[in-house]
Amino acid sequence: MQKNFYNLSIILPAMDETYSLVQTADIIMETCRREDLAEIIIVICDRSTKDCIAAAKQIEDKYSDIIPVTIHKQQKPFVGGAVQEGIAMAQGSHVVLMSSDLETDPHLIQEFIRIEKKNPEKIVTATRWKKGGGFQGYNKVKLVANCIFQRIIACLFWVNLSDITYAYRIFPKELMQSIRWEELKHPFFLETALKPLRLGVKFIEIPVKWQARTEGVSQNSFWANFKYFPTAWHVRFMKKSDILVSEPQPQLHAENAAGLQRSKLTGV
Ligand SMILES: Nc1nc2c(ncn2[C@@H]2O[C@H](COP(=O)(O)OP(=O)(O)OP(=O)(O)O)[C@@H](O)[C@H]2O)c(=O)[nH]1
Ligand SMILES: [Mg+2]
Repeated sequence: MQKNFYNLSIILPAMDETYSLVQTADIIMETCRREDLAEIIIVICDRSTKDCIAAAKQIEDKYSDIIPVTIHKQQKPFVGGAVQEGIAMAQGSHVVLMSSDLETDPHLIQEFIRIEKKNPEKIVTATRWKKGGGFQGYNKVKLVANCIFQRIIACLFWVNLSDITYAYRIFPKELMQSIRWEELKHPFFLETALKPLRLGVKFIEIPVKWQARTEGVSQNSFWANFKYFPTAWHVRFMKKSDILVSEPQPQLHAENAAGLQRSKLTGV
C-alpha cells in the first residue's frame, strides 16, 4: 500500500489535439509546484496527426529543461493501450489519468495532489454529477444514458460513487502497475475504477465542470458506450486473484522509452 505521495506522472494520450494539448501542459506547469511533478508522458500513435505530434514536440522543447518530457509512440492499439503503456513507464509515486482535449480541466490537478498527499493510498476521482460539477455542451441523449448507467454500475458494485465512467483520476502508481488490464478501448476508463473497487481501494470524489472539446473529435462513438456493460459484468464477477498480475511487470524505463521513441519519431 502506498504510504506517501512523492510526485505525479502526467499521462496524456493524444490523437488530434494541438492547442488543447499545449494548454493542458501549460496549465499544469503554471498551477502545480515543480517538486510535485515527476514527468509528462505524451502517448501518441500511428493515427496521431502531424499537428498533434508537433504540439507534443513543442511541449518537449518548452519544458524538458524543467521536467522530464517523454513522447512515447504506443505499440498496443487504442486509448486503453496508450494509457496502459503510459502507466508501465511511469516513474512517479502516483499517476493521473486524463485526456488532452481539455475535457479534463487541468486546473484540478493541483487539488488532486493536495488531497492525494493526505490520502496517498486512495484514488481521488473527479465527478461531474456532484454539487459544484456539471456539463457544458454534452449531448442530451448521452447525458441521460450516462446518468442511468452511473446508477446501474453503482448498484452492481454497491458503491456510492457518482461518476465511474469519467476518466479523470489520480492513482497510486504501484496499484496501477499491479493490476492486469484487459480493455484496450474506452471501457478501459471504466475498468480503472472497477478493478480497484473490487480490490477494496477507497475513492474520494471532487466536483469538476466538464466542457466539450473545441478541436478534434471524440474517438468514442455513442454505440460504443454499450460495450461498457460487458466490462462491468466481467469485472464484477471475476475472481479477485485474476485482477492482479501474477508477477510484477517489467517497468519500461522512461529514459529508454524516450530514446527508443525518439528514434522512431525521426522523420515524423
Ligand atoms: N495515443 C492515443 N490517444 C488516444 C487514442 N484514442 C483517443 N485518444 C486520446 O485520448 C483522449 C480521450 O479520448 P476521447 O475519444 O476524447 O474519449 P472521451 O473523452 O473519454 O470520450 P468522449 O466523452 O466521447 O469525448 C483524447 O485526448 C484523445 O485524443 C488512441 O488510440 N491513442
Ligand atoms: Mg474526450
